[in-house]
Amino acid sequence: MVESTATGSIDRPFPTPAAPRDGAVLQDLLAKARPLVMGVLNVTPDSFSDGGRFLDPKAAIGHAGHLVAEGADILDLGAESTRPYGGAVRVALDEERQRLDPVLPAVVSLGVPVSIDTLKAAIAAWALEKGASIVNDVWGLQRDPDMARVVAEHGVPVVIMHNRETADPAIDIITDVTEFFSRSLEIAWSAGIHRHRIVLDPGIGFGKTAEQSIACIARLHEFAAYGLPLLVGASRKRFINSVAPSEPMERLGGSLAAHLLAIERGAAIVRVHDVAPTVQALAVAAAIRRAR
Ligand code: HH2
Repeated sequence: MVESTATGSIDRPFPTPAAPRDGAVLQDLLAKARPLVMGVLNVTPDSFSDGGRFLDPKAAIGHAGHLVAEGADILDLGAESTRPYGGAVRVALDEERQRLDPVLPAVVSLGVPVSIDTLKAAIAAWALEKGASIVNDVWGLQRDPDMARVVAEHGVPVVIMHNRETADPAIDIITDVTEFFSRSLEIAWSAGIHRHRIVLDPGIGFGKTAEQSIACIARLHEFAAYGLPLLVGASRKRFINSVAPSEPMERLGGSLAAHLLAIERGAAIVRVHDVAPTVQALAVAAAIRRAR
C-alpha cells in the first residue's frame, strides 16, 4: 500500500519518512503535545563537552542513529563550536561546509527534522537545500545580516537564542533577554518570518554568569508572554559546576534537573546531549503528573 506523507502524494511513495521541509515541521512537532527532545550532534574538534568525538563522519552518522533510536524528536547539527564560555575558534565557511557535507544527507535520511546550528546565513541556506528543516541561530538573527532573509525565503522555523559578547553580573538578565528577543522579533517580522515559525531560547551559558543562567531557568515562564514556544539548552553547561563541581561529562544529573524544571516553567523543547536519560526522565515526570 502506498501511504501519503507530509511531503509526498498518494501515488508517489518516498523511501524514507523525510521530515516536512517547511514551516509545518514545527507545528507537526508541537502537535505531539509533550515536551520535545532535541539531540545534539557536534561535528567539531572543540565543542565544550564532546569536541572531537564526532568529527569523523562515520562516528557522527552512527551517533545520530543512536540519538534517533533513543527518542530524539529533532537533531541539532553543528560544525562550529559556539563555545558558550569563550575561546571559540571561528571556522571558515568552506571548513564548516566540509565538516557538514559528508554527514548532513545521511542524518536527514533518518527521518527526524534536522536543525542547522550555525552563525552563518550561507551555511544555513546550503544546509536547508540539503534537507535541514530548521535554523538554530545562537545570535538570534542579530549577527549575520542575511540570516533573517534566508530563513524567510525558505519558510522554515528558526530558533532565536539570546546571546551577549560578555557576561555582566550587574545587569538584570531577564530584562536583557526580553529586550534582545524584542529586537530579534522585529528583525524577523521585517524580513517576513511568520510568527508560528519562531522558537525563543534564553541561551543558557551564553554571556551569562552561572547565577544568570539559573535565573533564566527559574524565571522562564516570564518569557511565555511572547506566546511562542520556548527552548532550553542546559545540557552539561557550566552553571551546573557552580552548584555541584563537576566536569562536563559528569553533569547528567544537573542537566536532567534543569530540563525538568524548565519544562515545568513552560519549555516546549530541551536541547540535550544525553537523549535516552532525558526521554526516561520526561516519561517518569509525565506519569507522576498524570497521577496527581
Ligand atoms: N548551546 C550550545 C550550542 N547551540 N543552541 C541553542 N539554541 N541553545 C543552546 O543552549 C545551545 C545552542 C552549546 O552546546 P554545544 O553544542 O554542546 O557546545 P559547542 O557550542 O561548544 O559545540
